[in-house]
Amino acid sequence: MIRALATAAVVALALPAAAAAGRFAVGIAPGSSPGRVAARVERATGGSVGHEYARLGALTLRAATARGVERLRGVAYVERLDARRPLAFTVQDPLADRQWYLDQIHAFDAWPREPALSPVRVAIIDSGIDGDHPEFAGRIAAARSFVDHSPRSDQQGHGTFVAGVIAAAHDRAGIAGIAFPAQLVVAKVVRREPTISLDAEVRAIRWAVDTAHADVLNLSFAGLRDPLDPSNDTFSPLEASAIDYAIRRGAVVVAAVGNSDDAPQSPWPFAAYPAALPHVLGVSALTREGAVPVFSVRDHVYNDITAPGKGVLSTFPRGLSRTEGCAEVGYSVCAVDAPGIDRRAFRRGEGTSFAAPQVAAAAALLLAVRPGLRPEQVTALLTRTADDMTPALGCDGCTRFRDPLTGWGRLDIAAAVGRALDGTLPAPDQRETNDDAGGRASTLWGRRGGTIDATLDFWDDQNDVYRVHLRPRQRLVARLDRAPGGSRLFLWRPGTTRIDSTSPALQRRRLATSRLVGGDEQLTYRAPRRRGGWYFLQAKLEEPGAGRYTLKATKG
Ligand SMILES: [Ca+2]
Ligand SMILES: [Ca+2]
Ligand SMILES: [Ca+2]
Ligand SMILES: [Ca+2]
Repeated sequence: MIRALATAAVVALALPAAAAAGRFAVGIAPGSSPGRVAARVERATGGSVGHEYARLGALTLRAATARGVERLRGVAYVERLDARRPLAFTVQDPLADRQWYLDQIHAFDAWPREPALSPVRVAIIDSGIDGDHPEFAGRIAAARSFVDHSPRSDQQGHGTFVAGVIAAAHDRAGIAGIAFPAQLVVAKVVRREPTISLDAEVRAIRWAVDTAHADVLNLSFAGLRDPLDPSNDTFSPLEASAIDYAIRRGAVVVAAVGNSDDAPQSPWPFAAYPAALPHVLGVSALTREGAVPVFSVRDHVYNDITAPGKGVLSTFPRGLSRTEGCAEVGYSVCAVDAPGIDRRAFRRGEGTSFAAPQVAAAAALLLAVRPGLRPEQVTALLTRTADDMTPALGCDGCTRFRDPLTGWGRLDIAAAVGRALDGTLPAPDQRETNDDAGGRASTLWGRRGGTIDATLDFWDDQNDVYRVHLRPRQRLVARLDRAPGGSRLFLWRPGTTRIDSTSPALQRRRLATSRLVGGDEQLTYRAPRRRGGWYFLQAKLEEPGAGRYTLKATKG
């Protein structure tokens, strides 16, 4: 199995973009009808109106422009909502004003001045890092190579580029990284080709989590997924186990959804591995104008969130620039020609590879302000506060809420940090990962008996599997309380190691299915006279949605 770096060809085409769009507050004049004003505003702008500020006498408007709205009947004022807040701290690094993506994802808008936060370790499982690059002085907590060369050297530039997006120093020089409290864990896995062997990847993940204590893993590489042609599909059970292990140990795993250049057709509709594994935050790419570039893979289930991935300015190994001159090195072009700047040290790149580290950096910031967050809470905070992309924001083909092009929308770090600090935190699921039968199931009973609170998420966590011991002839009644719509229960026979396969042989291992009783899914089963043992109870969310549930099981 081979994983390729998720960078795109330099000349990848972008979908046409609308004019720079925005979000506005529209004040309703006293005595005017909010409904009529909303209709007028929508007609005049072609945008969409929201009512979350109804109590303040205002509407919200998403539109390409709000020009002329202030002259409409019933409108008291128009104000831009997503303008840069004056209280946000501004970095002093001279190239930061060319890092346009920082503004789009509201990288620093959560704080009036740069706060002192506890360090968070972010693992970059990639092509190494230019260890002498001035942007990383004092930022590398651990480094190890799983291929030939030193981890503090980078023959492709890819790892150094990813590292700069996350952790370039705020030092009044060069660019500014997003995760200012981050410490880097560098695991070098990319060979010269440049590809990644499964063996190196899996060993690197284990090392990053166990030895280097990484809190966040950034995986900007991709293996083709093709559900329609299994001979093309690169699913690896070993990779899935390594990712599952990292998440079980509490790490947040962020991965690029991949680029269509490596796929049989473009744009490709299936997110790559490891983005297409449960609990992994899959990241797609956006242009500066809010369009989705053709190279960014689409996916109904595994594209969770999006971030700028075209024309992204970041760090580059200076040694590589020296040998290559300023020519293109696969994915990046020379970017900086400013007085006093070492032009070898920075480039522009594109690909979902460079969108993913923005999300990894955001995860690190959340963990820095709330160190106890579990991975599913970080995922929920980032996805549910994302800026929903719509045609009005430049994304043709995007629909309200989650869509295959942009997932939940464009990363909004200030909104996610704000919710982590002020809002009710998303519910944790202490028993994750419990996505399959066999050894990965979570044991029901013990101290908490037969009642537990947990969560399901159609896009990230469709299955929770519990081990239940039944004596011969013992009866089990299991009930799902307040579960998201489309949740069901199934019971599997002892010895089952895999659920959720479409193979008839496996399906025969299923013993019982829940049905609606008094509004809740309920499953009843009595063990046969001679057959006691560990059965597997599966809670599955079969329709788009997410939320908490209470599972109540009784044995009699
Ligand atoms: Ca800097
Ligand atoms: Ca996911
Ligand atoms: Ca769960
Ligand atoms: Ca689960």
